Amino acid sequence: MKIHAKRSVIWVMAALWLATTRAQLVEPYGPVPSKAQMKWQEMEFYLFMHFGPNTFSDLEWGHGTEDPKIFHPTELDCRQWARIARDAGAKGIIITAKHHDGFCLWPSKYSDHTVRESDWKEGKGDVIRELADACASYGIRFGVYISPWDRNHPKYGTKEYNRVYVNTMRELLRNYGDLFELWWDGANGEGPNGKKQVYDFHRFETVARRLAPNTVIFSDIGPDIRWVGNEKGIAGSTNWDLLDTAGFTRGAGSPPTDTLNRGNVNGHRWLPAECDVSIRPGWFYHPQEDTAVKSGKDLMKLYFLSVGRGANLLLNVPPDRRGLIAAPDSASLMAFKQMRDEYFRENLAHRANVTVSATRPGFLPSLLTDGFRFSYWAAPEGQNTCTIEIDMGMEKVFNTVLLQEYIELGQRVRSFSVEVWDGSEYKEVAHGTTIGYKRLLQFPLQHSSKIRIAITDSKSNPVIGDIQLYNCPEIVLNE
Ligand code: FUL
Repeated sequence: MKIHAKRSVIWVMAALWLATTRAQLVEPYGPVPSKAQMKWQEMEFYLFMHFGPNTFSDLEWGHGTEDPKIFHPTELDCRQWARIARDAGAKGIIITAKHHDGFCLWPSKYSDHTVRESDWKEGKGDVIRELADACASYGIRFGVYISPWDRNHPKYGTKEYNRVYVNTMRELLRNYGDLFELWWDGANGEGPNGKKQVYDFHRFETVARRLAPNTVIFSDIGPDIRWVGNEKGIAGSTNWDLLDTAGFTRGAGSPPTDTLNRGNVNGHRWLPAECDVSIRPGWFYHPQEDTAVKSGKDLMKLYFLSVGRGANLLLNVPPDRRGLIAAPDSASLMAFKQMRDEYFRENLAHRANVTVSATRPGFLPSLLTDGFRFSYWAAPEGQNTCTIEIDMGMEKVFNTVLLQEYIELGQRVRSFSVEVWDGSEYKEVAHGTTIGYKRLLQFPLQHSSKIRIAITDSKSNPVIGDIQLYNCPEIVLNE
């Protein structure tokens, strides 16, 4: 055990050394991610929680006129939420601190439609505090959704509301520890005075950046994370982390959804996609949907369609009227976790022998199968195609490949194929376009000792972090 631990430390140190000393040797290509965007990308999967008056009224979009006393969870336990999230392998929780009905899950000074006006804990409760503390004690990260659309606030639809929104944001960003993500919904409907708000997003962004420079901000067009263009949890099979946002606005003026889904191959900004999807048909809890919860296998499929296409997965699991995650939802989450553990239990290509079509001094091909993304291999400058042959030394059985670019130096690969040695030649079993942070592809079960990745087109010399091979119990996605 001790020797094993020592070895891992040596491997990590060697990989870090390689990453830092060689980073200068390969020039970045095009836009690259910020540190905060990379930290976010590495989270891969985290939970969304829609909770508030709608949980009790059975609505999806509350009118804002609901009596705050309708909010009365009987057994609210944010530690249960955080524990289930952690056990499911989710790296954080984002909660609807305020949804379109304007109800604040914390006692905001800038609203009289909050938990303070409810009877829950005699008006002395604060869901945001409880959840922030629970996430901290379970070692996961915490973020907030604050709807700019507010169907309750009397100032909505006037200039002053922008100040209210900024103050609201300030309360959340200042008082609840470090938030990993701030979620801006593009919805812009009418408020209590029948008017729509002209949002001052420029000001919102300036304030958020000043208060929380390490918090990534999500919206249709960022500034840090983009919407994936649907609420089904599916990223494009071509998925660029790049987007052109000039001339577009949030909400109705955003880029077409298929552009958001795929990104722009030569986009000017680094804006990776986040796939938001609910485990149930609705975003909020409705008892009649207890029988319509996505299964572990459904979630696994979504994992391949989101994380497996270089995006992050934001899975909504809405707490019920008790203020707990309901049994069917937690059962699916645990099944999903168990499946991920089983699917990716053994990397059959780990430390396998690698031969590349063109070597480059200082970049050992063996770095491609060392299990670390940040110890990367780069093709020589000017070579935008290459082949990578992996020889496992003996016949293995497999059906899934995992590829990673070292995107800190830009996203480059435009097309590639996966080929398997059949004893006399290499035969293509799968092909894809983009790779990005992570790409998963499945294909019919193969028996072979050798596999070849052919990068057939790239914007610049390919820089690949890792290649892994698995024998998954099932093919959930064959495309
Ligand atoms: C949408 C909202 O209108 C839905 O209610 C939900 O919050 C979803 C995540 O975003 O724009």
